[in-house]
Amino acid sequence: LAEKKPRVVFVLGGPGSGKGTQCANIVEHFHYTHLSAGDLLRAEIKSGSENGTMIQNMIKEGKIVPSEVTIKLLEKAMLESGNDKFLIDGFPRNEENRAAFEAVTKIEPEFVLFFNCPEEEMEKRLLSRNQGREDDNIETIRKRFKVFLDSSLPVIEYYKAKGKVREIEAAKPIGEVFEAVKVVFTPKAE
Ligand code: UP5
Ligand code: MG
Repeated sequence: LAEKKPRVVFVLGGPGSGKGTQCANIVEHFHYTHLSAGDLLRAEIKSGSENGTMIQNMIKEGKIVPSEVTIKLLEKAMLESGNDKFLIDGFPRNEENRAAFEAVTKIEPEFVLFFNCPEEEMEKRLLSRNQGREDDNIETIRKRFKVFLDSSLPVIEYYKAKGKVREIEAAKPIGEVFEAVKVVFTPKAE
């Protein structure tokens, strides 16, 4: 994988900040392959893999699945895609995820797209999503918010210090958010 030198953008933001929604828009306009770590983990549960029960329990508690499990799924999906440009959505979620991904893949992200959204807005969106996600109930949502603040925000701070964060105000209508996203992905004329 490292020899192929893939280009990676990490797409981060709290639960319900709109990562998946905006990634779908980015794919249409900018030809990236979208890899949602959460979607890959949910597919792994459905496939009946030996890790399935462990993953399911962790997602129900809003906890972060061990890095090696998530990184294996991401690497496999990257290789199978045949593409060399990826949006990695919802990963890395803690410092350990970040360091392990870098050590295993030798890939540094080009930049980090960060959807900044107030909790009240995210909570409202998650409670009305109605897609049968086992973590879209108020108890689990509160746990997800806490894990985001305690473990995931420090990753964003790490990349901020490296000048790699592109922050988007996410509490706006989907189309307006995408207008701001487009600016980040459109190459600037010299
Ligand atoms: N919506 C979106 N944008 C909107 C807008 N601008 N205005 C109004 N509504 C908007 O959007 C959520 C909902 O809001 C949708 O109904 C959408 O239509 C609407 P979505 O685009 O799905 O937001 P997203 O940020 O993708 O929310 P998601 O719930 O997927 O975020 P999470 O980060 O919580 O979920 P994820 O799937 O990444 O992870 C789930 C769990 O998996 C984690 O809690 C963890 O337990 C586990 N996990 C790991 O352990 N490791 C990983 O690396 C990844 C996940
Ligand atoms: Mg998502």
